[in-house]
Amino acid sequence: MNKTALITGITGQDGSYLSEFLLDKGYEVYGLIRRSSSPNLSRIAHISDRVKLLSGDLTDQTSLDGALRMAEPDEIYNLAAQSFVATSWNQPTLTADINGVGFVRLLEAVRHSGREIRVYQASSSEMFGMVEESPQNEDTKFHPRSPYACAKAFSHHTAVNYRESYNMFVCSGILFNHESPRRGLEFVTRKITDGVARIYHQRASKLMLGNLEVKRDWGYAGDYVRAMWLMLQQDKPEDFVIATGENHTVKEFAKLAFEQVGLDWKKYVAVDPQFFRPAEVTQLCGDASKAKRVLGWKPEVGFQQLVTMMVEADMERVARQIHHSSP
Ligand code: NAP
Ligand code: G4F
Repeated sequence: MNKTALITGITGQDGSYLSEFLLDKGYEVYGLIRRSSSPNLSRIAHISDRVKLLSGDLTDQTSLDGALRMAEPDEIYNLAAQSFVATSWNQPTLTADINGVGFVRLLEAVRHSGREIRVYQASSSEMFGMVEESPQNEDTKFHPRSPYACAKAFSHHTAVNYRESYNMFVCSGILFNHESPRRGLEFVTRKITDGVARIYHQRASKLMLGNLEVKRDWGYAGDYVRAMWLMLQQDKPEDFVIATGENHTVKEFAKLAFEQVGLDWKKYVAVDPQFFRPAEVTQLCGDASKAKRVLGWKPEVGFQQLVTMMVEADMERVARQIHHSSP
């Protein structure tokens, strides 16, 4: 019999790729969406007739209990979050409520449902923060550097605690940065590729960024959702680091992205202190050897391919917008 999955955060980058992946595997897919005054389904528009949407919010226990009753899922993927690190300093309690306590609400809904449900928690490499060693693996100590990372560390420990307290099947995927043409425009990779396309098409003249020297381990979101599913197919619940094992500076990303369209990044990129963070995570690089060994997972898309894919998608999108707006 086909399995049923419930995805929180289905309207986000990862939610859209995971939905496609699970539909291809024959799953019945339910997604939790929060109320919005305007439509917010663009990332899942192409599969809207194949997923079932339920109204709910991680800050509201009743809606989570109801969603579980409606969907009766075999697996839950908790991808919903206030996911932008910079915003977490301005909205620390909301971030803690959604990313931290929200996961407790979801686990309580699972616990009281009386059903055997496997749960995936979207943990983050941000938990490593001011890194103690490089590359980081499942045993590396956490040193969170933002309200976002503190909330994610809380929910990571909660996943472990519910496993140990109630013998529940809960996996925490410690994912390093993963990007795609569906990445939100506020994140640095997409901000750069969107900026490249707008500058190339003469819709902008400058791209203002923050710290250009920080390093991230950037992979492709389509590869990373496969790892989420693999974690829930194992005999026992465990935690896994998912990463490429390579890191690059923001400057390198920008240089490659501008080169892709024949432009010199130095002529267009300027630094604006407003994009610096109160506490920075200067470098992240993951060691995914456990995932490779136990899950048989490895990334398929490399750094250069990722940059090319994102620049090409934004170039096409901006060209289309110009075409549609011309008289
Ligand atoms: P995203 O594009 O920002 O998507 C976040 C999703 O969460 C959206 O669907 C959003 O709904 C939903 N959401 C926000 N607040 C909610 C609430 N109170 N109740 C219910 N839904 C809510 O994020 P993503 O990049 O796909 O990331 C998915 C998850 O992985 C997040 O938990 C993120 O923190 C974590 N993560 C991401 C990365 C990465 O590099 N992408 C790495 C490590 C961990 P709306 O559309 O209504 O806003
Ligand atoms: O793209 P970012 O905003 O992503 P960040 O903070 O690494 O967080 C992302 O990855 C985490 C996994 O490690 C996820 F958990 C989280 O949900 C999110 O998906 O920033 C990357 C780096 C930062 O060091 C930032 O200071 O780029 C630097 N940066 C430099 N200029 C900038 C900018 N970031 C943004 N957003 N905008 C800039 O102009």
